[in-house]
Amino acid sequence: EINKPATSSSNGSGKQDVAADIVAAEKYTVTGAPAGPSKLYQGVAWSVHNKLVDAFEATQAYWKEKDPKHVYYLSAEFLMGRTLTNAVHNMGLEGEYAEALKKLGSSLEEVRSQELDAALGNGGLGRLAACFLDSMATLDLPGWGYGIRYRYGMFRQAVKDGLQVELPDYWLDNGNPWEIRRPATQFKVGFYGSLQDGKWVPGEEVIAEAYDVPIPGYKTKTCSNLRLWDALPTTELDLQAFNAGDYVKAVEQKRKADEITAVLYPNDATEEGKELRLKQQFFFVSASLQDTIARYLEKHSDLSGLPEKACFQMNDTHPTIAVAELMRLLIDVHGLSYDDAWAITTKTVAYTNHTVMPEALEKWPVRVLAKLLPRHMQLIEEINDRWLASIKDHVAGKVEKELAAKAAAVAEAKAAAKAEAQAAAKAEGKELAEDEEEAAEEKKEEVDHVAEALKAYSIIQENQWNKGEMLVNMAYLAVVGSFAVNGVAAIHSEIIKTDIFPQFVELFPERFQNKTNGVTLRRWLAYCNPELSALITEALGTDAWVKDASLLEKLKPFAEDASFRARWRAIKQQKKAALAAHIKEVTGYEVSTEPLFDIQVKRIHEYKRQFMNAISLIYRYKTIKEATPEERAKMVPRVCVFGGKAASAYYMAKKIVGLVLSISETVNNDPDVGDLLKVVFLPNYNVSEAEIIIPGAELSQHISTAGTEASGTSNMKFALNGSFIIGTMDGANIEIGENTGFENLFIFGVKAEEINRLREERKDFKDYDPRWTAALDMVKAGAFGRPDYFDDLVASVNDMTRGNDWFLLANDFASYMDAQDEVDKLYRDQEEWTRRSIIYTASNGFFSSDRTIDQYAREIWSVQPTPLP
Ligand code: 26V
Repeated sequence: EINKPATSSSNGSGKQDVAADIVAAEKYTVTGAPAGPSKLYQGVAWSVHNKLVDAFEATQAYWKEKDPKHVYYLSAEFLMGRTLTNAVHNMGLEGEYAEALKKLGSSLEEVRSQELDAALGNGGLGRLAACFLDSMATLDLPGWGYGIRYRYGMFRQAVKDGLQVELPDYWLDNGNPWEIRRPATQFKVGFYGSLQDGKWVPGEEVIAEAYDVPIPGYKTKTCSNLRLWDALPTTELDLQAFNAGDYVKAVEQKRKADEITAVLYPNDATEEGKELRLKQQFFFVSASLQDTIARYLEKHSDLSGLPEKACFQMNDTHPTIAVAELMRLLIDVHGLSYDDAWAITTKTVAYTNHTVMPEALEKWPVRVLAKLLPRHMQLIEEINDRWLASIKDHVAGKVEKELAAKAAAVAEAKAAAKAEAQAAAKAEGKELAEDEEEAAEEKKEEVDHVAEALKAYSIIQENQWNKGEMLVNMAYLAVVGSFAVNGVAAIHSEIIKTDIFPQFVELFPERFQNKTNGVTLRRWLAYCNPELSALITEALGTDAWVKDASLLEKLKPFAEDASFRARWRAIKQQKKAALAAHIKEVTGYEVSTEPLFDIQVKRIHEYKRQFMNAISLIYRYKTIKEATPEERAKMVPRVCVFGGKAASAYYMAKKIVGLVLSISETVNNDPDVGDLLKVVFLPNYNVSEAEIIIPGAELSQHISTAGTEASGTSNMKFALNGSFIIGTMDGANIEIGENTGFENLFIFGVKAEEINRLREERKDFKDYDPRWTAALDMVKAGAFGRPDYFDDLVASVNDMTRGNDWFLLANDFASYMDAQDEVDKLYRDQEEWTRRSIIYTASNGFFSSDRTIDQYAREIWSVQPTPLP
């Protein structure tokens, strides 16, 4: 099954000759590639590929034999980034490959940059999935990722005329040495059609074909798997149509299949219920479940044992159709009863929520679902009916209690109803007879309070913006169908209990859990910052911290050692210099490495408040312009970096990018400002960019409106690389504060509990900080060009009749500016700054994804480490 290029695996002495191996593998590169780093990269990658495949086969064969319970991480996104460095280091091959490449006149550093990122994800959610795979393999946990092999990943962001433009991501153009095509592993996936005698007869079918991406663990023989599905037509060519001369129809099936896996959906401002997206979701879920069941049946005959062998973790609601598809497979294909199928499903499926933003919670129109997946819609209706029936008594009891409590109010309502009826009768010139009066009272009471209350629990609900349209609430389906539901940071897990699913918490509180996110220390410290890693290893006398992050704690005493601090600072300077060189290379701007490097990189969104950061920089610029030479001499110079993609249809986000670029242009070309301030927008922020940016950061910004950012994961990466955090009491910032000591973070802004009240009050908000007004006035006056273009953006935060400042930028601005002043103050004391920077790294081992995954394995999945002997 394996497309394994022949390589010279031995030089005769029994010891592998890696250089010869690379040269042999180079032959398998894309035809026509000229000699040089690109071709060499291909050779190295294929050579490493072969070693990966050996580890992969050994692991999978062992797990097959042992048959331990597996977790299957179902995710529409895996944001893997580059593989070469990670694979070489995880497998402990860096010595061999460094030596071989030296012989060939190159280096790992040189060839690694030739690799294109696998960007099959939007942002945090997809990158989390990638970190989880690394940790699962490292902890020897039997488990696979399951997803989609998009031919175009996240769009490439470029800047043209001061604005973002989107370009396609041709990530597969040079071939992909990290995947193994499995033509023997294919499943049919149906769509559309109708129900005939209760059986689903699809109107369209495609074939899902597997591609395996080996996932090597760190310092272990375990090599796990990410299985991505590609879609193929059931027949390549309709010969009948072809012979009849209808060429378009002849290839139609192929075109339809191609469409399914063509492109990753960007998470736009709103979910629009796009049919193709649902098709993608069902496509990968169906293939993954069929695949898992088929493998289970190779060893077992009775599907009732499935929950002891498999757990499906749904990464957000994107794979939630799994609940209905598992039911269908068990009932329609494998002949189980509804009750047996439901018992299996609800012991096998678990759900992670990643956002509380209402626009991002998926709701599919019943109309769309019923058309694309008629049998699933029928099953969802049945699931919902049975579910509502099962809780009716509970809800009735609750309603009764509430009604009793509200007795007075009810009596009042009755009296009002009576008065209304009387008035109406009077208007018609009649008196109300006594029995009619009673009937009027009764009618008010008859409003079926229980049915009304049940609506809050219903998986199928009316669209509140479009009456008459019915929607399937995918999060509710996920909660009802799962045995565990978790949020991704402590505060977020509380908010989902109080604000998103309170009615479900009341019924089964034990189902709700927290699993605070984490990041892999391999990619996000050891490999992206080898200099700092070497220093840590030297100090601790071991590199065991790479696998046991709790050891980082032992760095704390070194913070008190002046000579250690000097070395720490020197490394930060080195990483700043590397970032400065990168800035020069991609933007042309020359920045000094002396200033404070202040960074905000993440997807552009109003709730993340890049706009507030930008406004603060305008004010900083204004202050510099107005300062005397003496005042200037006291200022802390800054290099302020932004990076992040705006979803192509997200109007405000694109304007925010435009504003940052305009500020950058004005400030950086103002000779009066010099090194006191540079503003940089780094285009095309992605995993590989992050690996350069994060080690060079001294301050990083995580400034979302409290209660909106579920967790954040870059905050953890920055903290581990010794960068300070300026941020709100939101997401994982809070837990980072608890671990690091809040005195070491620059925390500002209102708390999540205050947000609702402030949103109510914001209409009357007139108490603007003068700095805020002054900076916004500059934008309005065209100080950065294009005042008309920024009009709607400014109005969104400054005109209570238009945007209403939903994310409370104006409200938090003063405390944000105060926190920034604190940053400047501390930065002047480089010894103290460095001491605390070390404390950051030492304190945040908790945020290793190894810890997160260990908790999932124990507290949700019940999956045991199964290392090869
Ligand atoms: C958010 C939004 C916001 C409103 C507009 C439409 C829209 C569409 C998608 C999303 C993101 C959905 C899920 C997601 O990516 N969540 C992120 O998950 C990370 C990993 O758990 C977490 O660290 C981030 O805080 C969270 O935003």
